[in-house]
Amino acid sequence: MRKPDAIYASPLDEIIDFRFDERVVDVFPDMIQRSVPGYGMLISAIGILAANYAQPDSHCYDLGCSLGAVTMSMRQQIQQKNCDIIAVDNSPEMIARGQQLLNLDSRSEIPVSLQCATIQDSDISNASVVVLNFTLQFIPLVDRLNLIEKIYTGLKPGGVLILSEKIALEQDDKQAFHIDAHHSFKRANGYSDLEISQKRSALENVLIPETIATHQQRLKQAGFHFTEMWFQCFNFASLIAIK
Ligand code: GEK
Repeated sequence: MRKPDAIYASPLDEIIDFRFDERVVDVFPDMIQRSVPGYGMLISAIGILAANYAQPDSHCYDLGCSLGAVTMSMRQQIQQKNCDIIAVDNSPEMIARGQQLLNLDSRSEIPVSLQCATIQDSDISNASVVVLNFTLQFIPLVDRLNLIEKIYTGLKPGGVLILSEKIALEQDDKQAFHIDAHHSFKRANGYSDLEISQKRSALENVLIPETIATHQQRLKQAGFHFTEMWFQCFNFASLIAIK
């Protein structure tokens, strides 16, 4: 049974910026499933895409891996010889819990190295698949181009970046439509208006969404010749970029 997320259920005197600490780790699977439309489908589909693009004798990266959902999905699907997975997160609490979960996953032989590190400082090399599943949105805006360029440089020709993000819409009416639909999604999943509004305040300075056009432009600037938005539900989308 997933432990239910009730972090923002009671009125809080002060809303502090959201952090991936022990309390969040404890309820993370429930929180992300009830907050991100299509999360479960995305996790399965990323495993399938990774299996299409993984190359023998290469690394696959799960950057901002949290509890390793993408890592486990890639592990189950990838069949190529001598691939390994490097999963990185800068929350020590996430990495500790992720390691416990990984130790229970005996369905695959693919080696996984879980690293507690900031992805801006992590080495990316000999990569065929790199996944940023709802992670870039937490990286300071000034660091984003450097990170995408580093990923491009570290990818082998034919390698892919899978980038999932909460997105902003250029037009005010579209932005209002998607935010409204997302809040309805959260309400339908049992979150109260108080929880939705307190969580929104906690994320305000921490999760900075950008438009699809901005992401595509940055991917192009970094060198990617092909990008495609392969998933969208409300204001949550996923792009694939091929080197
Ligand atoms: C999933 N991909 O379940 N360096 C490393 N990790 C970071 C950094 C950074 N600079 N900034 C944030 N993180 C996962 C979900 S959650 C998305 C990803 C969400 C980590 C942070 O600690 C957290 O675990 C993760 O990125 C973002 O498919 O909760 O909305």
